[in-house]
Amino acid sequence: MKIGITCYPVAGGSGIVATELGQQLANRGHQVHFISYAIPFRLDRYQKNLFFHGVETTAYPLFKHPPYALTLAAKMADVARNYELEILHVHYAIPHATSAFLARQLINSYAPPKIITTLHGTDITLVGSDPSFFDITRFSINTSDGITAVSKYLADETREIFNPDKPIQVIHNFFDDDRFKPNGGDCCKRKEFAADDEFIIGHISNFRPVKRTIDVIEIFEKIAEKVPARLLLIGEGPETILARRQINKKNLGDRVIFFGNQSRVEAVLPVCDLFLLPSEEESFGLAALEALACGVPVIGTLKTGLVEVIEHNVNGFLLPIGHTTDMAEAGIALLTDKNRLNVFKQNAYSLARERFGKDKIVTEYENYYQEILYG
Ligand code: GMT
Repeated sequence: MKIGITCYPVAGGSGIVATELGQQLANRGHQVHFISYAIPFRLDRYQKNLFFHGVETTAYPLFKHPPYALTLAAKMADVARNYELEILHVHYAIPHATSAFLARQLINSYAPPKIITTLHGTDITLVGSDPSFFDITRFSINTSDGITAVSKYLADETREIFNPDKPIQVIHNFFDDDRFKPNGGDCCKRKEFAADDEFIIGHISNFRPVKRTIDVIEIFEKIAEKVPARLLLIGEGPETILARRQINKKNLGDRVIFFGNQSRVEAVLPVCDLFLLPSEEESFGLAALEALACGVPVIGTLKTGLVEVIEHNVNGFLLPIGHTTDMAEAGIALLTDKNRLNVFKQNAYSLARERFGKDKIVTEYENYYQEILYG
C-alpha cells in the first residue's frame, strides 16, 4: 500500500506512535510518506520504503501566525497526487484531520486517498472539547473515512463528547519488542545512576499539568524516606521549572537525574525498578507501556486509559488520582518484597508482549486500512 502519515514531529505520544507505525509498515513492504513540518522525533535513521516531505511554515508580515493547516493541506495533496497515495493516516485530529479534508478537495481525482484519523487523547479531551475547536473537530472526525482511538476509554469519551456519526475502531498503542526489553542491547548500566543498594524510579512525560509531575516528586520523596532510591526524569515541558524548584525545595537535588528529551528511552528504562505515571488524563499511556515492556512495574491512575494497560496487583498498581501516599506505600511494599517485585517485573514484560507487541497491533492497523479501502 502507499500510505501518507501526518503527525506532530515533536516528542509526544501521538508522534511516537505515528513514527513507529510508519517504520513497521515500511518494514512490511508498504511505501510510507511522512508529511510534517519537521522530521519526526524518532525518525532518526534511513529506512527503505520511508520518505519524508517537509511542510513550509512560511512567515509573511501579514500573518501573525503562519497558516500551517493550509500549507499542510497543500503538501498532502501534492504528495498524494505524485505518489498516488491510497491512505492518508493523520494522527491527532487538530489540525491534521481538517487539513486532510481540505487536501482531498484539492486533489480532485476519481480516487483520492481515504482519510483515517487516529485520536490520541488531548485532541479530544482538551483541545477538541474547547468551545473554539469543538465544531471543527466534530466536522473533521465525521468527514474522515475511518476513525481509530488508542483505547476504549478514549473511544467512549469521543462518543460522549462528539457523538460522531460513524464507528470508532479501538487500536491500542504498541511497542517494538525488538528494542524495548529488559537489558536491551544499548542499555545503560544501573551503576551509572545508583549504588547497588538503591532502587531506581522512572518517569517520562512532557511535563504538562495533566501529568501531575509534582505528584511524581511527592511519591518519590515518600518512597525515598523509607528505601534508598533515585529518580530518573525523562522529558521536558512547561512544568519542568516547577519540578526543579520543588526538588530543590525538598532537598532532593542529589537524588534526581533530569535527562530532558531522549529519543531512545529503551536505553534507560530497563535500569528502573518502578515507573510512576500518576496522570490526571491519560488516554492510554504509551510511556507506561514502554516501561512495562522493559520489565518495569508501573503505578498509574484509575479513571484513565491506564486501566487498559496496567493490571492492578499484577504488573503495577492503579490508584485514585492524587493519592500520593497510597501510591508511595504501594511502591515501598513492592520494592521491599524482592520475590513479589520479581514476579511483577516478569508479569510486566510478558503481559506487554502478549497484548501490545508490534506484530499484533500493526496487523490491526493493516486490516483496518484494508477494511476502509475495500469495505
Ligand atoms: O502524553 C501526551 O500528553 C502527549 C500526547 C500526544 O498526543 O502526543 O499523548 C497522547 O497520545 C499517546 C499516544 O497515543 C497516549 O499514549 C497518551 O496517553 C496520550 N496522552 C494523554 O491522553 C494525556
